[in-house]
Amino acid sequence: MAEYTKEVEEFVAKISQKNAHEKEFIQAVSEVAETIVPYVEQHKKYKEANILERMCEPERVIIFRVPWQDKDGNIQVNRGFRVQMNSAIGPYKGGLRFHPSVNLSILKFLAFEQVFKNSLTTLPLGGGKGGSDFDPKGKTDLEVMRFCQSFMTELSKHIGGFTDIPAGDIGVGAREIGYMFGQYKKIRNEFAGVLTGKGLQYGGSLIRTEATGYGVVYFSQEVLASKDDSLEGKVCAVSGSGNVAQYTIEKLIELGAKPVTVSDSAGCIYDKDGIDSEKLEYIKVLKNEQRGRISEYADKFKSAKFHADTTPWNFKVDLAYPCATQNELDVADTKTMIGNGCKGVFEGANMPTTLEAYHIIKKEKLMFSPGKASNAGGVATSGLEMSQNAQRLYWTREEVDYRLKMIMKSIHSNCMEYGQVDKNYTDYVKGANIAGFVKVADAMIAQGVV
Ligand code: NDP
Ligand code: 2IT
Repeated sequence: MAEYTKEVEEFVAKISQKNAHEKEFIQAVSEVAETIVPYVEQHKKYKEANILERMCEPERVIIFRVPWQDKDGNIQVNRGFRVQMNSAIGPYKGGLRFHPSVNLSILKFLAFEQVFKNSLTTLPLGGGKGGSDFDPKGKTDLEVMRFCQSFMTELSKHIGGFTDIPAGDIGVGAREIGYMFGQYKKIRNEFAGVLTGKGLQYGGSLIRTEATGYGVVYFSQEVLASKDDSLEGKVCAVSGSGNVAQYTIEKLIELGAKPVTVSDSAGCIYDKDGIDSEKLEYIKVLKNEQRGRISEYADKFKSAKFHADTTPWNFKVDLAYPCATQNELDVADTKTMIGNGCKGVFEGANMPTTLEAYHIIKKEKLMFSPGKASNAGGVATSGLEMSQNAQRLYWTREEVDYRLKMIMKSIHSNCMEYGQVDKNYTDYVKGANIAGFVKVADAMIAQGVV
């Protein structure tokens, strides 16, 4: 456990007491409190306005019943959520997650992180998150459609282009966004940019699909460049095999790195020859169209082995890109990875590193970028999708990619402004937290006690 000051300890204790049993939310708040409470102590206007505690309380939480009929005619029921966390700098914005593990704690942690992340994007986006404990895995397209329609029937009462604009996250991709958009349009009789990640035929933006993964790699490129290094020839571990993992791998290949792992919740693929463009194409078809399991990769490519119940953090790599889910990189993994010579961790997922593992990484002074900085390219490009919808125009692939790159560069320099310790070391967690906090806090003060 890191050594906390009395003020940090008191703050975390208060939030923990008020949100007992919400362990992921408490974890996210603790990580922020470590750097923000001392900053607030030095800046009295934030302390007097009690900003940080106000930021820990969602502006609104909506919880609702989602009934639907499965393919055998049975009536099922799931729980739907939308956490509208903070609208100080723009309408609530953040993804929807469909996964059996979804609960209020997980969505509050994600919404809390989203507030800081969206502030870092330089765009006018508040923070929110939502989803359901529905599991799309193994369901037919028809079942997924029925669920999405029922979910949106209720959610549509609470969102809107100037209120709250959801997008995808785990278990919510192009298919689910399409079904939800269709239902929103039918209920409201309005063709609106109320969701992002839409299909290219109906208001989506080029590069949004790729944006989170590309952004993570652009961010790591900036970190390496600040140390006169590059991705060329770097051996990389990537976890997950969904949207973020796929496009992290794509950009790593393009920039001359060698990704050697990919995973899902059943285990991990290690490909000693590296994952090239052809193999990545196979992964995309397997996961996005056939909805198969990653173990099948090893049946297809002989250079690879599937390791059941194993994470990608057990192999010798230079850099790690956790792109699956929260708390997937723990203390034991971190020690193994550092022992194997890993020099940097760039988070593609939200809070994939446990707090204890992060403390080890910090002590060892590895390069480390928190998800709220390095995975912000996804929501930033959602913001660009909203701009295009408002203009009723489409930008080219080159234009969106250029803007994404510029946003990742600006997040990086913002983090350095508040987090640079010396010529050789930047604390990106501190940098991201303070840079994200200041903008939201100043807007909250300007708007009074609301
Ligand atoms: P996808 O649903 O496309 O893929 C998720 C991947 O993570 C799958 O390979 C899945 O494996 C794996 N996974 C999910 N839950 C677990 C678990 N409990 N244990 C092990 N593996 C798991 O989601 P995304 O790629 O969109 O999201 C991945 C991460 O990135 C999440 O943390 C998300 O919040 C974050 N993120 C996503 C953004 C986006 O634009 N999509 C933007 C910013 C962050 P399996 O199939 O076995 O479940
Ligand atoms: O965690 C995230 O930033 C996302 N899932 C994307 C949110 C968005 O609104 O594009």
